[in-house]
Amino acid sequence: MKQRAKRKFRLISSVLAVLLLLSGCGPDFKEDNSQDTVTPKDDSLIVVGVSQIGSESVWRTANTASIQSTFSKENGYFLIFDNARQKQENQIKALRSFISQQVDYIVFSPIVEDGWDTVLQEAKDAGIPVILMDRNVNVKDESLYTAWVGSDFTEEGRRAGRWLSGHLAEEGRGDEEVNIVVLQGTNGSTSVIGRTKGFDSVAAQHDRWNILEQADADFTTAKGKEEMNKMLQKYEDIDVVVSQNDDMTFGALEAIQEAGMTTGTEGEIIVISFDATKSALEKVEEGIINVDIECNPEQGAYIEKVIRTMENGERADKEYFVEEKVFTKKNVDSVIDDRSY
Ligand code: GZL
Ligand code: ZN
Repeated sequence: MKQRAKRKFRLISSVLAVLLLLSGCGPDFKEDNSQDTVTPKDDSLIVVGVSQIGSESVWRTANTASIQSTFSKENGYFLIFDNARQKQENQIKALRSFISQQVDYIVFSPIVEDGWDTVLQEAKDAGIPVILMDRNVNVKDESLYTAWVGSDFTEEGRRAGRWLSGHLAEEGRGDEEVNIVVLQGTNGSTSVIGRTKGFDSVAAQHDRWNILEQADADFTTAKGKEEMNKMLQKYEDIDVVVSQNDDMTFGALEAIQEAGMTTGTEGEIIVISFDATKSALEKVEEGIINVDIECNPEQGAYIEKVIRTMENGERADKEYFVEEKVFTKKNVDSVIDDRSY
């Protein structure tokens, strides 16, 4: 605890020094979304530096909201929040700034799995615990991070495959040729690696399932529409679209509708989506999306549990999986009204 107090004194004096220096400046100093400065008497606050990937999707926005509501001053935290705007180099810069400000904890969602060994070694050398949120890192030395909080992405992918297998059997199409296209998210991210691995593992059990193409649409609506358009030109018989997040799904639906085709429970093309955001669940309810595999963005409480465990001098687990479900027309009504995102 003493070390934290010492770090905190240095942090407050450096933050105050910077502010004194800049107090004459005009622009609002908060473009990095950081909260107001902590006043000297609040050195009981736990300082958490958070590097968020960006705001590429509805899911990401909900994930950010969960972090900001958890790490509030009322809850005993001083949050320094940085939005990396989809760039790994901005995340590395943010982590280095957290290290120089000697925060108590670093939390971040790594946009891709590779390229973190050096900066995580610097955090370890500075004695600052790192908690990974949502996505994971591929590092030689697993001690470079304390814990990871997120989804079992491979299981999410398997759930999509198992749903499709059950659905086709129900429709009496169990041994029909099925042509599948996949819209993948950000290349090299944990969510894409897991969802692809999981779905492919089920597809491998169905020799009449043809995965025609897996295109990178970077988790955005615009890229989802662009890649779906290309695939509609290329393939005259697409039976299933697997879209690895709702934002890409919205783009794909636009492209399919503009091509004069239909989707969903009564449509020509089966649509499987991931994230289960409210706006997508409304399309599940309307029968436009067949199934949505939930990916739970509300990870703030899980991350806080790790921090509180460590504050109590106990050892945190290495990984914490968040609760997730699968939504179809049959069960979507049970959650849609009180969905906060
Ligand atoms: C999943 C997360 C993904 C979401 C996308 O945990 O990494 O990133 O599925 C988001 O919506 O962009
Ligand atoms: Zn077909």
